[in-house]
Amino acid sequence: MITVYSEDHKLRDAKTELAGGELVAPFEKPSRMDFIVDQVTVTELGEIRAPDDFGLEPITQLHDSEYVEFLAEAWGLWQEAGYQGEAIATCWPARRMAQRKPTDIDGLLGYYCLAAETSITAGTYQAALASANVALSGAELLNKGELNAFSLCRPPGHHAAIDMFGGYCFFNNAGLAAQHLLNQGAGRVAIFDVDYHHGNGTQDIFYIRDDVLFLSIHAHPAQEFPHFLGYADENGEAKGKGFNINYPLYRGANFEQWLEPFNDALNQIQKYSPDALIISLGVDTFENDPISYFKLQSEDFITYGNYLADLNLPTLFVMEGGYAVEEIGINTVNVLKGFEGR
Ligand code: OKP
Ligand code: ZN
Repeated sequence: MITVYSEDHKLRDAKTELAGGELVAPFEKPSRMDFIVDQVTVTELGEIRAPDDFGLEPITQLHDSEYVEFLAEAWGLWQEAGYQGEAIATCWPARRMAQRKPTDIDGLLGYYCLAAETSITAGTYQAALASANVALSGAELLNKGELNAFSLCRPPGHHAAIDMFGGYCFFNNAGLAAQHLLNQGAGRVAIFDVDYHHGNGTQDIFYIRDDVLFLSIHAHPAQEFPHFLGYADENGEAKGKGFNINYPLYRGANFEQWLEPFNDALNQIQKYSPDALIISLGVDTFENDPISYFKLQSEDFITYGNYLADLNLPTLFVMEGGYAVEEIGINTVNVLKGFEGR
């Protein structure tokens, strides 16, 4: 399996994450990639190659163009305001307030942000662009006839909505990959999100569409981030009715409990009969993940990777979360090894 990877992810190197009322060192940090690249190498998964540059067009096809402009300008505006720290949203258009776009940076941050843990920093926009290109390049490999590929994206993408960043995400990498496959002739694409957190951004982008089936197994929003989306009764709207499937599980779920919705999801994907499958691959379902509460063990990732291969579909793995850095490489590559039947 070919891995697509860009060193430009290192430009995303925030010093602060707002967590537990403190500014802490971010969980989503550059060294995550070192452990994954290392395992891709020692297991001889396959070639690692750099992405191509797809420009802004695929990004503005899914994201609001003023949102993309905001991300490009945010750090500059923050600095012009004379602030010393990293750019963090502190005020939102909450219930019964005007949903109008302000002009000052503090207002803009609240307007385009869905969660304050994620600060914007000097290289964030550039890293997010590189991550998008990694996803798009992986999709292009499938277009060119590869049966599978691994887009080693960082920053992750599945929380990034049409016009909102947060949850460590800026552009929706998996969504961009899906749209690229559709643009190049696929009729239907399924995105299966196995990250511990609900892929609210991916759901948002495809909620009224029937050409992308979105399925997500995640911690119940009543207990977990992103808190305000991911309930089982969110099934899609208009043409998209029936093409959004959420499987919320309560905190503490073990592999056996996780496999129940997983198997249902495989059946739903089979029924949909897509031309390609995209896996939003978060390994924060791991028992020792520092911010998550499912109980998958390292060998479980091999097992479910193997089950995914049973679908017999062109498959693109897109990296999302996973914060137990010492084990992130093993757990991630275990899925890919299991998929390859080794
Ligand atoms: C991104 B991805 C923990 C708060 C968690 C943000 C989580 C973002 C997860 N105390 N806040 O889905 O792995
Ligand atoms: Zn996650």
